[in-house]
Formats: sequence, C-alpha cells, structure tokens
Amino acid sequence: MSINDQEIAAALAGEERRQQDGVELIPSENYTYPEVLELLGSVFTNKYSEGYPGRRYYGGQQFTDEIENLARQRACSLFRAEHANVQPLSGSPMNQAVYLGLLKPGDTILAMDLSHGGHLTHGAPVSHMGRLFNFIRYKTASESGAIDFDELRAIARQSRPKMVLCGYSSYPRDLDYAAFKSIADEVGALTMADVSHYGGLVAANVMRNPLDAGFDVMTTTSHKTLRGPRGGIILCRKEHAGRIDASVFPGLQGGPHMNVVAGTAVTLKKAATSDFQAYARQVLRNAKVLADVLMERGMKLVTDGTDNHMMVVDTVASVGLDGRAAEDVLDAMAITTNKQVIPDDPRPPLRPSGIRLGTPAATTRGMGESEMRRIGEFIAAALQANGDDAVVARLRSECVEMCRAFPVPGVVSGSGPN
Ligand code: DSN
Repeated sequence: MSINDQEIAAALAGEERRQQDGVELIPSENYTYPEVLELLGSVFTNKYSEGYPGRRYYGGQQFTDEIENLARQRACSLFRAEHANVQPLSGSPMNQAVYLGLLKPGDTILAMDLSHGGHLTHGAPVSHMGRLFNFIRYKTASESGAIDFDELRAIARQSRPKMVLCGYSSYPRDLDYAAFKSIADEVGALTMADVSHYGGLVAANVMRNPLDAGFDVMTTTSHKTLRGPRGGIILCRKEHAGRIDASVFPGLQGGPHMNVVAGTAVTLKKAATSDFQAYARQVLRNAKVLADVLMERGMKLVTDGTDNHMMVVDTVASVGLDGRAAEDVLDAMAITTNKQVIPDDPRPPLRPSGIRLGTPAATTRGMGESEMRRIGEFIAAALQANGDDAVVARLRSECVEMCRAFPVPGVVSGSGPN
C-alpha cells in the first residue's frame, strides 16, 4: 500500500520509527495485532450498521451481524458476563452510556478521586458527567494506597448513592470487589467497575474479575492491556441489557465502527488463549521488576510498589523535577511516559508531581525482566543526570540499540527520520 500524500506519509514513517526506536511506557498504550491493523483498514469501515444484529436500520448486514454477534459472544465467554455491548466508540462514551442508561441526572455516584487514581469520566468536575451527576469521591490511604472500607461505608450510608463505582487509571493495586459490593448492597446501590486499564489482565485471570463478585456492570476499553483496536466494551447482568443497549444506540451514538468491532472480535478470541495468559503474567512480572529497580535507585513510588501493570513515580520527591520536566527528559532519551498527578497533588495537572509508567506495550514486543532492569536503570540515570545533555544522549543511544532488537508488531519499515 502506498500513501500518495507526502506530508502524511512522512508523518507515518516518522511515527513508525519513533515506535520502533523508543520504549513505550504509557500504561494505557499498547501495540495491537497486525490482523487488527488490517481489519481497521478493511471494507468494514465503509458500512453503516445502526441498531443491533437482526434489528438494523440499514440493509446489507449479513457480515456485520456475524462479526458483532461473534464479538458479543466472545466477550461474554471471556469475562463470564451475561450480556455484552461492543459498540462504544471508546472509553468515555462507554462510561457515559452506563450512567445515562441506568441512572437519572442528579443521582449520586460514589467514585474514586481523580488524583488517587480515578478517571476523568468518574465524575471529575471538568467532565460533562461531573456536572450531570452528583459524584461523591472517596480516597485511598496515602502510604499503602489501601481503600478504607469503613470510611467508604460511612460515606455511602451518609450519601445514599445510586451507584458505587470503582476501577482506575492510575492506581497500582488490585481491588476487593466483594467489599465494594457489600457496601453497595447495604445502601441499595448498583455496582460498576471500570477495568479499562486492566481488562486484559482480568481476561487472563491474573487480576480479579468484578463480575465474579456479582457486579452489575463492568466496562473496559479494548485497546489497553487487551491489545485490540480503540473501542469500548460494556459487560453487564442480563437485567440491565435493554437499558444499556438503548443507551449506547440510539441514546448516545449513531453507527458503530464495524471495522473496530471486527478487530475487537479477533482480539477477544486471542485473549482467551494460553499465549495471552502468558503475556499477562509477564506484564505483571515486568512491572514488579521495573518498580523494584526504580525504588532501589532511590525513586519514590506512590504506594511503594505495584500489584498490577503500572506505577506512579513521585518525581518531585525523588529528584526535584515535576512530572512535565521528567516526561521531557525521558522523551529525550526515547522513553515515553506521561505526567501524572499524585494523591492530593498540590501541583496543577500540566505540571504535576509525578509520572506514570506501565509495562503492557514493552511486554508485547517481547521485552522481559532483564530489559526492565535496564530500562529502570536508564530512567533513574536520566532523571538523576541534572540536565547533563551528554548523559541523556548516551542513554538514548543505548536505549535505541536495545529497542531495535524487539520489533514492534505492525511496523513495516521503521525507515522514518531519526
Ligand atoms: N487515556 C487513558 C489513560 O491514559 O489512562 C484513559 O483515558
């Protein structure tokens, strides 16, 4: 395939080179399968399919119905769910569809505070959902990161939420879903878990599955640890199926992206294999090693370690650099991370106190514990280099050389500019 648009072709080549030559440590990113890339560029992108299999508003659905049915069945079987909706265009509309489908505007939702690990869509005041619903936030214990369930119960008794929401995008521990469920039951609230970050780890049974604890709804994006195309999946109990489906379409969205649904179906089949389970176990082992090396090298990690695929480094406490400065230093040596607020961060979100790191993408390209040790050493050395460009340049060339031994799935040439 050739792209006859020089500027775009050059940007694509540059991005391929960037992905090939650098270590991707943003925990929500991953490299999808070459088959998924092929399906994203397939003729399924041409098709409108408003409605659901067997009940569409446009003709010509014999093959789109087949792929959506397969995706739904595979999602239910993989996650032990009674019903699946695979149409959400991504994580934010997915969560919005659940709130809007099961609750009324103004209802109270109990959710984790953003700086303690919750997501923007969990009611951050800057999000539309934060204005539409009454979000009450719970926090984690500052050192261990544990959730104080006695405090949570007291907040629930007082605020009488209609929904108890858990799940996170920057919290390095697993959750006790049974404890959330028992509090929700006590106050008559629905339960929802957003496992977007760790959906692949739940699928592989290396992290707990909220549906096993009787949760009403679980949401996950399809592209993070699950390694699929960019999309969202809502899994729920049968009794909520009608309201969830109506909320996604026609409530919130129009035509689903059937090229993405096809890629999701393939992804879900792969996620049920022993190869994927081995991958998920390696993601966790890699995260532990990376966290240990960073701590050995004097870095301060929020909650002092990790039980999942990610960690948050307090760079201000570790080396006196805010998250943006730390992100820039690491970018310069071909390690991509993202700036990150820490619990109750006194700093603003664009100059927060830390960075967030994760191992899903590096693990996909075959990096293991020895590479994690090297990456941990690179990061510590770069952050402790006091702005010495020569040190950063040397680290960059070592890092790039290491990366070239681990091809990125889907990168064809990697021949873009350095
Ligand atoms: N952007 C994703 C993340 O990085 O956590 C979720 O919105």
